[in-house]
Amino acid sequence: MKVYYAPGTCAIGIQILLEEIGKPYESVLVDLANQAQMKAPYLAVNPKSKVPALERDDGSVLTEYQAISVWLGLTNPDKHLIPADAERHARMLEAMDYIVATMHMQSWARIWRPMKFTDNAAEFPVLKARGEEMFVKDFALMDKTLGDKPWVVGDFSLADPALFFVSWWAADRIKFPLPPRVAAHYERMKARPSVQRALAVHGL
Ligand SMILES: N[C@@H](CCC(=O)N[C@@H](CS)C(=O)NCC(=O)O)C(=O)O
Repeated sequence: MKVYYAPGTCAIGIQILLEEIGKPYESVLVDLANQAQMKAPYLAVNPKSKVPALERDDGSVLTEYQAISVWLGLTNPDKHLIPADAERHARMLEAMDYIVATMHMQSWARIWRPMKFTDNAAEFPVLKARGEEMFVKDFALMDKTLGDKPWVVGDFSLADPALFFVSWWAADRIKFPLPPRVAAHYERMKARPSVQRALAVHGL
């Protein structure tokens, strides 16, 4: 299997899961800084011009964090990355959807990629400030979701690497103050060997 990634991106969530699974895989660098995602070789892999993309052993490609992670979880049942009971399974999907669709694509995008929302650079500070305001609400929700549990739904699941990558961006890149339970989750994640190996691939 090959995972297409770029340093510092959400692709780390998939690499963490691959490290948890422990089967051989290759990380293939996509040079986002030089717009490789917009050029023919990568467009043939993922016409959405995004990482992560997972190329399976039969050559087929899966995209989107949630789809890739669910496939990895279902095809490696011995790793127990998907909760067995319906309530926790649904709560895992609920958290992942919020992290990906809202925290990443709405809040973080305003902070880190305001140019995706407007060509007018004068509007960037307003967008960034709005993104940070949204992050306050987002992380408060995640803090409440965690409650007294060590992981998002109790046991470690597909949702934890997702919460990790948004926490990583917030804490590491913009020094956003994570609320206490999210901060503890972030530290717990960094203590996992899978996360340390994935961070090393990202040069960190
Ligand atoms: N919904 C996608 C989002 C993927 C995404 O936005 N990836 C970013 C990196 S974190 C990317 O490839 N950006 C390149 C670009 O927008 O040109 C997922 O969850 O996998």
